[in-house]
Amino acid sequence: MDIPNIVSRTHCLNLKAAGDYCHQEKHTDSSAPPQADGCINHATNNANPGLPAGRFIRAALTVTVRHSTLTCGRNDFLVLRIILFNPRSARSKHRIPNSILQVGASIHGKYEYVFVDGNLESDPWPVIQRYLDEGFDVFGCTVMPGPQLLQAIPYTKRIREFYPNVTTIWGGYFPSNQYKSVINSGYVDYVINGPGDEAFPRLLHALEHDKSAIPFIHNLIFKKDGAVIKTPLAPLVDQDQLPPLPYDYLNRFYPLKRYLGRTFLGKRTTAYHSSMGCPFTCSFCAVVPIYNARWKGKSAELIYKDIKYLIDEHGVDSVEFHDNNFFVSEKRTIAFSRLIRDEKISWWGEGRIDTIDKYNDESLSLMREAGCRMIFFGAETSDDELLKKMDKGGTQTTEQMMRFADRMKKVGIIPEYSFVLGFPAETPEKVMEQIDRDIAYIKQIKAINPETEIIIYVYSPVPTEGSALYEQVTASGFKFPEKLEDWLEPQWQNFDLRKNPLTPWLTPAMVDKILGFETVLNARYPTVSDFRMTPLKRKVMQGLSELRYRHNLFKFPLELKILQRLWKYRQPELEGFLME
Ligand code: B12
Ligand code: SF4
Repeated sequence: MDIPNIVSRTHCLNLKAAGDYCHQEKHTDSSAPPQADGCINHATNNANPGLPAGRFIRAALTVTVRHSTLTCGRNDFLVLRIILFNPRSARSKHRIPNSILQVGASIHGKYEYVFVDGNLESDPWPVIQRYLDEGFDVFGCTVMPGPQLLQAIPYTKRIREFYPNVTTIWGGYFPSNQYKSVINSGYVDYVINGPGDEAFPRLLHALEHDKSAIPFIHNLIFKKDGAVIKTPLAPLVDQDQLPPLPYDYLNRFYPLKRYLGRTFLGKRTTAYHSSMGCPFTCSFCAVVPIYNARWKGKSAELIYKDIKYLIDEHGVDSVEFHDNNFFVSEKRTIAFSRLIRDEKISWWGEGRIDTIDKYNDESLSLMREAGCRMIFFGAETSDDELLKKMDKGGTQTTEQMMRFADRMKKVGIIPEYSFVLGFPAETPEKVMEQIDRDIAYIKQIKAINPETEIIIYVYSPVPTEGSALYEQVTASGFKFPEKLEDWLEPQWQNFDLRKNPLTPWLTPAMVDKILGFETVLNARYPTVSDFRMTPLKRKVMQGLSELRYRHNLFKFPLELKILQRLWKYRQPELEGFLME
């Protein structure tokens, strides 16, 4: 693995004395002898004579350079050093942080950077603080809605307070969609809106060399003279031309094996992301405003190459594909299935019912043979009119969803259907009627294919601006928080998890019914992904919930809740599939 090549810093090599190297700020201890974890001023680089010791030291990741604004004899320049932070997203058994991994790829070999994974640090703040004290000057943070905000917000705020010269950059779905509250917070300088593969290195380059170029960088949101500036979105890049993912480099910070655990798919499951965007425009989906119906995928060959590396070097035997829509191209799916078939791995991905229903039977059989165990689908609702309103692409129908569950049963791939209950309607009675219809429909699906996994969300209004649904939602009084810190309030955290949202038209009785049904359903049909559920535990849960399920008795299912808590039943939609 190459050590990142920090070109600009080699410039100062011509200077002879340490004191010449940095005379803008006083070195912490200029009399100290060269140290293995030392300062570029005082150590020599044994690995690469002729290069500053920092390069060697950085490889050991114990850089203790005090300042990064260097003034050398000829000209002043900044050498940016970057912290890439993945805030904690789950309590245990964590996925490889693909967002910061891919962002790291975009600057690998160009800038010095470090990974900090909040999932694998019991307390990431001291780690970040150490880097900041060592002179790192850019804090890049990836943010999803929900639990990640619990670290992202206070840490970034603290950085602004105690390290005011550090540039703070957020990327990911949360800041791209909620950019107003993020940028107006005063402590996030830039938001990368959508893919960061080109925008991020360009921004760093501009910060370093020419700030006036910043407004010309695509996919960027920032504040200038009090106004929020949103630059245009760049076309999606050819995913095969992206730089390779720096797995080995990440491995130095956090051994990859810590990300590979037992799931229902296999003993060493990894997560992989093979495409950006989605070609559809569902009106509730957070992907749409960012990607505008665009999708680009890596080729089957490249996916295979990466997975093969993980199999050979890290013993991976199963993969969760975290793409928004892995199955857009039948040709790509089939080519990948052919390549991976002999590796005998199991895999899971997210797709659309109407897309995969167009695949022919041979394709589906080949996918199964190649290890495709389960596919996640947005089934959404039992109402065809609502499906149309959601702009699901126009071809998904409730009749098709039933038929498709049966088709999947025959081919042996488990369909995972996600439903959103509690859509807005003209009257509260109509909202409740729709909830009842959805419950009845889900039970019908279960009768056709009992293996179908059901995921239930309570409606959280994240519709695309300008859509009919958006108008309806805002007209009914819904408003996102204006202050970034408000997202830390328990009600907004729950909103993000789509479990008890602040949806104005949903009465407590409606939310209770949805959540009660979910508890009973999870007990009657415990998810296959929670492999800790032994056959005995499953039997007990099923027995206890049978009556409630059959007679729609969803009120106060306390006995089931207690059991689920006792046995730590893991809902895959909240923290991902169980991993040990
Ligand atoms: C893996 C994942 C999870 C994992 C978290 C894994 C982890 N990181 O530790 C788990 C399962 C825990 C999870 C949970 C949730 N998730 Co989630 N998750 C994803 C998923 C499937 C993949 C994320 C990923 O790795 N992407 C791969 C990278 C390469 O893509 P990327 O993140 O977009 O990164 C690019 C750019 O965004 C940008 N970028 C991103 N970060 C940064 C940072 C910097 C500094 C820069 C410069 C650029 C940059 O550059 C990157 C490269 O181009 C996404 C969907 C998706 N396909 O992205 C949903 C997604 C992000 N999750 C989502 C949601 C809503 C949640 C939940 C809040 C709710 C839920 N029930 O699903 C929960 C709870 C959150 C929690 N517990 O923290 C939504 C967000 C929607 C929104 N409204 O904003 C998404 C988009 C799924 C969806 N379509 O609804 N999630
Ligand atoms: S198909 Fe899925 S990812 Fe694509 S727009 Fe619809 S909900 Fe979003």
